[in-house]
Amino acid sequence: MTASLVILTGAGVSAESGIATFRGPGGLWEGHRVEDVCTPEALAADPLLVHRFYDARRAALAAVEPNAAHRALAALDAAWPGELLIVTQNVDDLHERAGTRRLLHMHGELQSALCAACGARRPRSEALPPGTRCETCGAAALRPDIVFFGEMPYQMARIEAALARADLFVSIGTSGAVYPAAGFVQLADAYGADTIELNLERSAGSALFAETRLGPAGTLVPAWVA
Ligand code: BJW
Ligand code: ZN
Repeated sequence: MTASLVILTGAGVSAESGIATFRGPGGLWEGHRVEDVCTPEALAADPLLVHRFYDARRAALAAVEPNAAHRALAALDAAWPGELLIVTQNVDDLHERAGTRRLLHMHGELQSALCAACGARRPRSEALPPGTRCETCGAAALRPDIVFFGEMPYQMARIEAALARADLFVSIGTSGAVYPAAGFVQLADAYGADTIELNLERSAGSALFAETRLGPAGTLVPAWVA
Protein backbone atom coordinates (compact mmCIF):
# COMPACT_ATOMS: atom_id res chain seq x y z
CA MET A 1 0.00 0.00 0.00
CA THR A 2 1.27 3.49 -0.80
CA ALA A 3 2.26 5.66 2.12
CA SER A 4 0.04 8.46 3.34
CA LEU A 5 1.69 11.90 3.57
CA VAL A 6 0.91 15.09 5.44
CA ILE A 7 3.08 18.09 4.59
CA LEU A 8 2.94 21.29 6.66
CA THR A 9 4.33 24.45 5.08
CA GLY A 10 5.10 27.86 6.57
CA ALA A 11 6.44 31.24 5.55
CA GLY A 12 9.90 29.79 4.78
CA VAL A 13 8.50 28.02 1.71
CA SER A 14 7.54 31.38 0.18
CA ALA A 15 10.67 33.27 1.35
CA GLU A 16 12.60 32.60 -1.86
CA SER A 17 9.65 34.01 -3.83
CA GLY A 18 10.27 37.30 -2.03
CA ILE A 19 7.56 37.19 0.64
CA ALA A 20 8.98 38.19 4.04
CA THR A 21 8.71 35.64 6.86
CA PHE A 22 7.05 36.71 10.11
CA ARG A 23 9.77 36.26 12.64
CA GLY A 24 12.96 36.82 10.63
CA PRO A 25 14.55 40.05 9.41
CA GLY A 26 11.88 42.25 7.78
CA GLY A 27 9.27 40.48 9.91
CA LEU A 28 7.83 43.77 11.14
CA TRP A 29 5.24 45.68 9.16
CA GLU A 30 5.31 49.48 9.66
CA GLY A 31 6.77 48.78 13.10
CA HIS A 32 3.98 46.39 14.11
CA ARG A 33 4.54 42.80 15.17
CA VAL A 34 2.23 40.27 13.52
CA GLU A 35 0.97 39.39 17.01
CA ASP A 36 -0.31 42.99 17.35
CA VAL A 37 -2.07 43.23 13.97
CA CYS A 38 -3.53 39.74 13.63
CA THR A 39 -6.01 39.77 16.48
CA PRO A 40 -9.78 40.23 16.69
CA GLU A 41 -9.08 43.05 19.18
CA ALA A 42 -6.88 44.90 16.66
CA LEU A 43 -9.56 44.48 13.98
CA ALA A 44 -12.20 45.93 16.33
CA ALA A 45 -9.98 48.77 17.61
CA ASP A 46 -8.39 49.84 14.31
CA PRO A 47 -10.05 48.13 11.33
CA LEU A 48 -8.37 50.44 8.81
CA LEU A 49 -4.91 49.46 10.07
CA VAL A 50 -5.70 45.76 9.84
CA HIS A 51 -7.31 46.09 6.38
CA ARG A 52 -4.32 48.15 5.20
CA PHE A 53 -1.95 45.40 6.38
CA TYR A 54 -3.81 42.75 4.39
CA ASP A 55 -4.38 45.03 1.38
CA ALA A 56 -0.60 45.60 1.19
CA ARG A 57 0.10 41.87 1.52
CA ARG A 58 -2.49 41.02 -1.17
CA ALA A 59 -1.13 43.67 -3.54
CA ALA A 60 2.38 42.25 -3.07
CA LEU A 61 1.21 38.86 -4.41
CA ALA A 62 1.00 40.29 -7.93
CA ALA A 63 4.78 40.75 -7.99
CA VAL A 64 5.80 37.27 -6.83
CA GLU A 65 5.93 33.82 -8.40
CA PRO A 66 6.00 30.27 -7.01
CA ASN A 67 9.54 28.98 -6.47
CA ALA A 68 11.21 25.59 -6.87
CA ALA A 69 9.82 24.37 -3.51
CA HIS A 70 6.21 25.12 -4.51
CA ARG A 71 6.77 23.48 -7.90
CA ALA A 72 8.33 20.34 -6.38
CA LEU A 73 5.37 19.96 -4.00
CA ALA A 74 2.91 20.40 -6.88
CA ALA A 75 4.75 17.72 -8.85
CA LEU A 76 4.62 15.41 -5.83
CA ASP A 77 0.89 16.06 -5.45
CA ALA A 78 0.31 15.24 -9.12
CA ALA A 79 2.38 12.05 -8.99
CA TRP A 80 1.71 10.59 -5.53
CA PRO A 81 -0.74 7.70 -5.82
CA GLY A 82 -1.48 7.51 -2.09
CA GLU A 83 -3.15 9.87 0.31
CA LEU A 84 -1.52 13.29 0.52
CA LEU A 85 -2.50 16.56 2.16
CA ILE A 86 -0.52 19.78 2.03
CA VAL A 87 -1.52 21.92 4.98
CA THR A 88 -0.23 25.44 4.55
CA GLN A 89 -0.12 28.12 7.21
CA ASN A 90 0.54 30.61 4.41
CA VAL A 91 -2.16 32.96 3.25
CA ASP A 92 -0.56 33.53 -0.16
CA ASP A 93 -1.69 31.56 -3.22
CA LEU A 94 1.71 30.31 -4.40
CA HIS A 95 0.98 26.62 -3.80
CA GLU A 96 -2.12 26.76 -6.01
CA ARG A 97 -0.36 28.86 -8.63
CA ALA A 98 2.29 26.11 -8.81
CA GLY A 99 -0.54 23.62 -9.44
CA THR A 100 -1.02 21.95 -6.04
CA ARG A 101 -4.54 20.59 -5.65
CA ARG A 102 -4.60 18.61 -2.40
CA LEU A 103 -4.14 21.79 -0.34
CA LEU A 104 -5.70 23.28 2.74
CA HIS A 105 -5.15 26.85 4.03
CA MET A 106 -5.37 26.47 7.80
CA HIS A 107 -4.76 30.20 8.51
CA GLY A 108 -7.01 31.55 5.73
CA GLU A 109 -6.33 33.27 2.41
CA LEU A 110 -5.44 36.81 1.38
CA GLN A 111 -7.69 36.52 -1.64
CA SER A 112 -10.85 35.78 0.27
CA ALA A 113 -13.13 37.96 2.38
CA LEU A 114 -15.23 36.55 5.21
CA CYS A 115 -18.52 37.92 6.50
CA ALA A 116 -18.22 38.16 10.27
CA ALA A 117 -22.03 38.18 10.51
CA CYS A 118 -23.00 35.07 8.52
CA GLY A 119 -19.72 33.31 7.65
CA ALA A 120 -20.15 33.65 3.86
CA ARG A 121 -16.96 33.99 1.82
CA ARG A 122 -16.31 35.90 -1.36
CA PRO A 123 -13.25 36.09 -3.60
CA ARG A 124 -11.29 39.22 -3.01
CA SER A 125 -8.72 40.23 -5.57
CA GLU A 126 -8.82 43.93 -4.69
CA ALA A 127 -9.17 45.98 -1.55
CA LEU A 128 -12.84 46.24 -0.54
CA PRO A 129 -13.95 49.80 0.22
CA PRO A 130 -15.02 50.28 3.86
CA GLY A 131 -18.74 49.61 4.27
CA THR A 132 -18.91 47.01 1.47
CA ARG A 133 -21.89 44.78 2.24
CA CYS A 134 -22.05 41.00 2.30
CA GLU A 135 -23.96 39.70 -0.73
CA THR A 136 -25.48 36.91 1.36
CA CYS A 137 -26.82 38.68 4.47
CA GLY A 138 -26.40 42.38 3.69
CA ALA A 139 -24.35 43.16 6.80
CA ALA A 140 -21.38 45.52 6.42
CA ALA A 141 -19.19 43.01 8.21
CA LEU A 142 -16.64 41.83 5.65
CA ARG A 143 -13.24 41.11 7.18
CA PRO A 144 -10.03 39.51 5.95
CA ASP A 145 -10.51 35.72 5.71
CA ILE A 146 -7.52 35.24 8.00
CA VAL A 147 -7.25 33.26 11.21
CA PHE A 148 -6.21 35.72 13.89
CA PHE A 149 -4.55 34.84 17.20
CA GLY A 150 -7.15 33.38 19.54
CA GLU A 151 -9.29 32.13 16.62
CA MET A 152 -9.59 28.48 15.68
CA PRO A 153 -7.60 27.56 12.57
CA TYR A 154 -9.65 26.15 9.70
CA GLN A 155 -10.44 22.47 9.07
CA MET A 156 -8.76 21.15 12.22
CA ALA A 157 -10.84 17.94 12.22
CA ARG A 158 -9.74 17.14 8.66
CA ILE A 159 -6.09 17.86 9.51
CA GLU A 160 -6.17 15.71 12.64
CA ALA A 161 -7.77 12.83 10.74
CA ALA A 162 -5.06 13.06 8.07
CA LEU A 163 -2.34 13.13 10.77
CA ALA A 164 -3.86 10.05 12.38
CA ARG A 165 -3.55 8.16 9.08
CA ALA A 166 -0.14 9.56 8.07
CA ASP A 167 2.89 7.37 7.57
CA LEU A 168 5.08 10.44 7.09
CA PHE A 169 4.77 14.01 8.36
CA VAL A 170 7.00 16.63 6.74
CA SER A 171 7.33 20.18 8.07
CA ILE A 172 8.78 22.76 5.67
CA GLY A 173 9.82 26.36 6.41
CA THR A 174 8.01 26.99 9.65
CA SER A 175 9.46 28.24 12.94
CA GLY A 176 7.23 26.11 15.16
CA ALA A 177 6.30 29.22 17.13
CA VAL A 178 2.54 29.14 16.52
CA TYR A 179 0.07 26.53 17.76
CA PRO A 180 -1.74 24.33 16.93
CA ALA A 181 0.47 23.80 13.82
CA ALA A 182 3.56 23.60 16.04
CA GLY A 183 2.02 20.58 17.77
CA PHE A 184 1.37 18.55 14.61
CA VAL A 185 4.76 16.81 14.83
CA GLN A 186 3.93 15.39 18.26
CA LEU A 187 0.50 14.33 17.10
CA ALA A 188 1.87 12.63 13.97
CA ASP A 189 4.59 10.95 16.02
CA ALA A 190 2.08 9.73 18.61
CA TYR A 191 0.02 8.22 15.78
CA GLY A 192 3.11 6.39 14.54
CA ALA A 193 4.22 8.51 11.56
CA ASP A 194 7.83 9.12 10.63
CA THR A 195 8.71 12.85 10.86
CA ILE A 196 11.06 15.08 8.86
CA GLU A 197 11.78 18.78 9.15
CA LEU A 198 13.10 20.80 6.18
CA ASN A 199 14.03 24.31 7.30
CA LEU A 200 16.68 26.98 6.96
CA GLU A 201 17.53 26.68 10.65
CA ARG A 202 16.38 24.47 13.50
CA SER A 203 12.81 25.31 14.51
CA ALA A 204 11.49 25.54 18.06
CA GLY A 205 10.34 21.92 17.95
CA SER A 206 13.29 20.57 15.97
CA ALA A 207 14.19 17.94 18.58
CA LEU A 208 10.76 16.36 18.11
CA PHE A 209 11.51 15.34 14.51
CA ALA A 210 13.16 12.02 13.67
CA GLU A 211 15.18 13.81 10.98
CA THR A 212 16.08 17.44 10.24
CA ARG A 213 17.56 18.72 7.00
CA LEU A 214 18.81 22.31 7.05
CA GLY A 215 18.95 24.61 4.03
CA PRO A 216 16.76 26.74 1.74
CA ALA A 217 13.42 25.18 0.77
CA GLY A 218 14.07 25.88 -2.92
CA THR A 219 16.96 23.41 -2.76
CA LEU A 220 15.87 20.99 -0.02
CA VAL A 221 12.33 20.33 -1.21
CA PRO A 222 13.16 19.36 -4.83
CA ALA A 223 15.95 17.12 -3.47
CA TRP A 224 13.57 15.48 -0.98
CA VAL A 225 10.82 14.96 -3.58
CA ALA A 226 13.20 13.49 -6.19
C1 BJW B 1 13.21 29.14 5.49
C2 BJW B 1 13.64 29.94 4.47
C3 BJW B 1 13.94 29.34 3.31
C4 BJW B 1 13.25 31.26 6.21
N1 BJW B 1 13.79 28.00 3.23
N2 BJW B 1 13.06 27.86 5.49
C5 BJW B 1 0.91 30.16 24.69
C6 BJW B 1 1.41 28.88 24.47
C7 BJW B 1 0.93 28.10 23.41
C8 BJW B 1 -0.04 28.60 22.54
C9 BJW B 1 -0.51 29.87 22.77
C10 BJW B 1 -0.04 30.63 23.83
N3 BJW B 1 -0.68 31.83 23.79
C11 BJW B 1 -1.52 31.83 22.73
C12 BJW B 1 -1.42 30.65 22.09
C13 BJW B 1 -2.15 30.23 20.87
C14 BJW B 1 -1.64 30.98 19.66
C15 BJW B 1 -0.13 30.81 19.58
O1 BJW B 1 0.37 29.79 19.15
N4 BJW B 1 0.61 31.85 19.93
C16 BJW B 1 2.07 31.78 19.92
C17 BJW B 1 2.62 33.09 19.43
C18 BJW B 1 2.56 31.36 21.31
N5 BJW B 1 -2.29 30.40 18.51
C19 BJW B 1 -3.47 30.80 18.11
O2 BJW B 1 -4.06 31.73 18.65
C20 BJW B 1 -4.09 30.03 16.99
N6 BJW B 1 -5.38 29.60 17.34
C21 BJW B 1 -5.59 28.77 18.35
O3 BJW B 1 -4.70 28.32 19.05
O4 BJW B 1 -6.88 28.44 18.50
C22 BJW B 1 -7.22 27.61 19.60
C23 BJW B 1 -8.28 28.27 20.42
C24 BJW B 1 -9.08 29.24 19.89
C25 BJW B 1 -10.06 29.83 20.64
C26 BJW B 1 -10.20 29.44 21.95
C27 BJW B 1 -9.40 28.46 22.49
C28 BJW B 1 -8.43 27.87 21.70
C29 BJW B 1 -4.25 30.88 15.75
C30 BJW B 1 -2.94 31.21 15.14
C31 BJW B 1 -3.15 32.14 13.95
C32 BJW B 1 -1.81 32.48 13.31
N7 BJW B 1 -1.99 33.54 12.42
C33 BJW B 1 -0.84 34.04 11.70
C34 BJW B 1 -1.22 35.32 10.93
C35 BJW B 1 -2.28 35.06 9.91
C36 BJW B 1 -1.75 34.92 8.55
C37 BJW B 1 -1.13 36.17 7.99
O5 BJW B 1 -1.44 37.30 8.38
O6 BJW B 1 -0.29 35.99 7.11
O7 BJW B 1 -0.32 33.06 10.82
S1 BJW B 1 0.55 34.43 12.74
C38 BJW B 1 1.77 33.98 11.60
O8 BJW B 1 2.56 32.90 12.19
C39 BJW B 1 1.04 33.40 10.40
C40 BJW B 1 1.83 32.15 10.14
O9 BJW B 1 1.03 31.23 9.42
C41 BJW B 1 2.23 31.69 11.52
C42 BJW B 1 3.39 30.76 11.54
O10 BJW B 1 4.56 31.38 11.08
P1 BJW B 1 5.59 30.59 10.19
O11 BJW B 1 4.98 30.22 8.91
O12 BJW B 1 6.19 29.50 10.98
O13 BJW B 1 6.67 31.74 9.88
P2 BJW B 1 7.90 32.24 10.74
O14 BJW B 1 8.33 33.56 10.20
O15 BJW B 1 7.66 32.17 12.19
O16 BJW B 1 9.05 31.16 10.43
C43 BJW B 1 9.60 31.00 9.15
C44 BJW B 1 10.59 29.84 9.18
O17 BJW B 1 11.07 29.66 7.88
C45 BJW B 1 11.80 30.09 10.08
O18 BJW B 1 12.06 28.94 10.87
C46 BJW B 1 12.95 30.32 9.09
O19 BJW B 1 14.18 29.81 9.55
C47 BJW B 1 12.47 29.52 7.91
N8 BJW B 1 12.96 30.00 6.62
N9 BJW B 1 13.64 31.27 4.94
C48 BJW B 1 13.35 27.29 4.31
N10 BJW B 1 14.37 30.01 2.24
ZN1 ZN C 1 -23.00 37.85 5.54
